[in-house]
Order: sequence, then C-alpha cells, then structure tokens
Amino acid sequence: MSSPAAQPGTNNLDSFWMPFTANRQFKKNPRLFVGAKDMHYTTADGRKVLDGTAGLWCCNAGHARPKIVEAVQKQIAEMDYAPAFQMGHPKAFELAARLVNYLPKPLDHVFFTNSGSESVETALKIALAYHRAKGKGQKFRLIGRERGYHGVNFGGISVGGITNNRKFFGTLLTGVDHIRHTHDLSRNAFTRGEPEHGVEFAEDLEKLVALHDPSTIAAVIVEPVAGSTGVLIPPKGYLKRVREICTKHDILLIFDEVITGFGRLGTPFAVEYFDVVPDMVVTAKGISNGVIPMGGVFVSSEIYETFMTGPEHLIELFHGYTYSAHPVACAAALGTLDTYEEEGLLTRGAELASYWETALHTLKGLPHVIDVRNIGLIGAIELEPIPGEPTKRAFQAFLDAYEDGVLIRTTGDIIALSPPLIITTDQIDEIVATLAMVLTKLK
Ligand code: PXG
Repeated sequence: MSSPAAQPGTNNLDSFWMPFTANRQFKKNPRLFVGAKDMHYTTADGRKVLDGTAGLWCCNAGHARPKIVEAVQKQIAEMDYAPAFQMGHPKAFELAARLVNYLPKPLDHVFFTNSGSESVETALKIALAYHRAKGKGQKFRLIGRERGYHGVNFGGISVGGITNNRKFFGTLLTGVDHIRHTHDLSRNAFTRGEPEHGVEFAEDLEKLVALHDPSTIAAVIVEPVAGSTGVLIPPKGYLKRVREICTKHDILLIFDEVITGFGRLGTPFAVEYFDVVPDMVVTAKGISNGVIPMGGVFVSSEIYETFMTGPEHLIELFHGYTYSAHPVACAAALGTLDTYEEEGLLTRGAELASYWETALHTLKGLPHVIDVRNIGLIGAIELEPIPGEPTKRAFQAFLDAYEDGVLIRTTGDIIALSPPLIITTDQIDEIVATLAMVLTKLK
C-alpha cells in the first residue's frame, strides 16, 4: 500500500467513485475545476469556463458571492453545530420565517433537510403520516410520473420515472403508480414557453383514481417543469387540472421544486408562475445557492396543524436529520436570500426570458436539432440520437462545449441549460454562439 503522501493531489484519481459519472472515461481524461467566481469556473489548466448550468442547477446567484461567503465564514467561527433535535438556534427560525414569505399563505411551515433527495423522502413520509393522523391510514399509495426525477433514495426512485435510476435497485416501494409524461414532440416541437397540446395527459390521474379508488391514494408528486429528464415543460392548463383532480379526491399534491424553486422561472417558485398551489413544495439547491448542502419541504398550515395535537411533551413527527437546519447551512441560506433580494434575482429571469428565448431558438435548423424549448431561464436543445448509440451525440457536444469554454449539461440526447440568474445578455449570446459552433461541427 502506498502512503497518501506518495500520491498527492490529482495524481491519484482512482479512489473516488464519482456519482452519475462515466468513471473510467473521466479518469482517462479528467475535467477538474479549481476555482469559481460569478459566472465562471476556472479549470485546473487555467482556462475560464462560462457556467451555463449554475453548477448543477443550484448556484442561482452565481459563484463566490461576497454576502454568502462572509455569512458562512462568520457562522463557522461563531457556532459550528447545534443539536437539531430538542434544541434550536436562532438562524433556523429566522430562515424559516423569511422563506415562507416566498410562497402563498397556506404554505407557511418548512421542514429542513440536506438535499433534494431527503426533501422528497420527507414529503412522502409526511403525506402518509398526515392521512394516518386524519384517520385515513388506508390512503397509502403514492403517484409519480414517467420521466420524473425525485432524487436517488428509495422513495424518490419509486415515484420517479427514469428507468436506469430504478431497474438496478430491486423492488422499490410498493403501492406506487405513475401517470404518463407530457413530452410530445410530434405536436409541440419548437414551442416557445408552455406547449399548446397535452392538457389531456392530466386525465391519467383520473384513470388511476378509478383503478385504485381514491380512498387508497395519499399523494401525487410532480416536478412543475421536469428538469433532469431533459426539460419537459407542462402543457398549458395541465398543472391546474392535476390540482383539481387531487382536490376532488382528497389527494395531497406535492410539487418538487428542487430545480424550479428560487427564481429559475422568473418567479420565486413555480407555484406562482403557474398559479397553482400544491399542499407541499420540495426544495433544495438554490435555497443555499449550492454553497452548503441544504433542502426543505414547505407544508400547508393544514398539514402542520394536523400534527400539532396530542400531549405537548410528545414528538409530533418521528423524522429528521442530524444536520436538519445546520447552522452553517442556515447562514449560507440567509446570505443567499440577502443576495437574491438585493439584486432582484428571483424575478430577474422574467426580465431575461424573452432575450433568452429568442437567442436559443436561433439554433433551430442546425444539424441534428429536433427541438428547442424554453421557459424562464431554462432551455433545452434536443438532438436526434446516433442510431444504435443513444446519448453519444449529446455527450460529444458537452465535451466540445467544455473545450470551447462553456459548461452545459446533457441527459440522453438533450442539452439542458440553466445559467445563474446573474447572467448578462452578452453571456447569453456567448453560450448560444458556442453551441451553434459545436452543433455545426458535430457528427
Ligand atoms: N428532485 C428534483 C426535481 C431534482 O432535480 C432532486 C430531487 C434530488 O436532489 P439532490 O440534492 O438529492 O441531488 C433533484 C436533483 C441535472 C441534475 O443535471 C439534476 C439534479 C441533480 C444533479 C444533476 O439534471 N437534480
């Protein structure tokens, strides 16, 4: 065994089993970032790369923002950790009280977690426990959607609808069913904003209600805009119809806003963008600008109050994490909210959306492009896959764009874009010009 000192720095890439990464390919030709400031990363070989993805959809205010850096540094020195159970610290309460202002009134409590995946598990468990507390413990079924992404824990992959995230991992949760996804290029290709066609996909929920009986269904979870699966934008009226069906049958509606939360659509949350109020909202990522891991679940007062019964000395919900409302994460989130508010970032996407849309749609007509779609500050370019070699063409575009100085994400043969909300119009042009170059050369 060689000593760690014999393998300093990046000479040994072997030990780290990288998440959602082609490890062997990466380690033969690594791509390492060593710095980040505002809209740019710096690579290990000293190049600047424009961030077209806000890290992984999380650094909505850009990188190394002074208020956040300072808040984190100060908090670590002042109090590094406080027990999360049966104890508290002021910043957790301050943060919760500020956060609930971004959502409509009934969503006025928040439970803290450390990631989107944990937030999803938390929401699903609260849904089951809520119905049980109401004397309806037979409402146990959870409904997700094809191509949905709700993180990687067992509840999340069960309600999720991405085959590769499910098929390797056994039986998953029982009592789960799925409605169809809404992606329909035959009718909606090259739509700007919300597609015209597909509201009828919501009726899948009525079919499942008829099949299982509403008395067995606890909750439906959907991403208002599905991100990870390649930016699937809901057809006009779809989310409103899902809400109606849930209300009619006493089914809780959970919005997974891990990606859409914190300004991505040009409103603080998608709840406001689509004017649909769910019973719970799952968040993470932008809550702390990706700086310190954090997540949260917003619940309605009706849900919270349902648990606040029984003797006062008893724990109301047997759930929580060692790091729920971690003081350093709370400080990061407070610094993040200060930055969002001072710079108007949670609505800046609305100001940029039409410039973004026009710029992106200039890519229509380039080789292999079968769709361009956009909403808020999200964009996607769908490519025709190489026959028999799905994902390869988009992955090559990712590698080429990286070499040309722009960070993009790809999933399947779809390029997804979600830049920090501080992006300038010149930087939008730079992303689009680089992509045009990359797509023109792509085999
Ligand atoms: N729900 C949604 C809607 C997400 O997008 C999660 C839950 C899980 O969050 P955590 O914090 O546990 O990873 C996510 C995460 C991508 C990409 O490029 C998307 C995510 C994560 C990594 C990459 O599409 N979303």
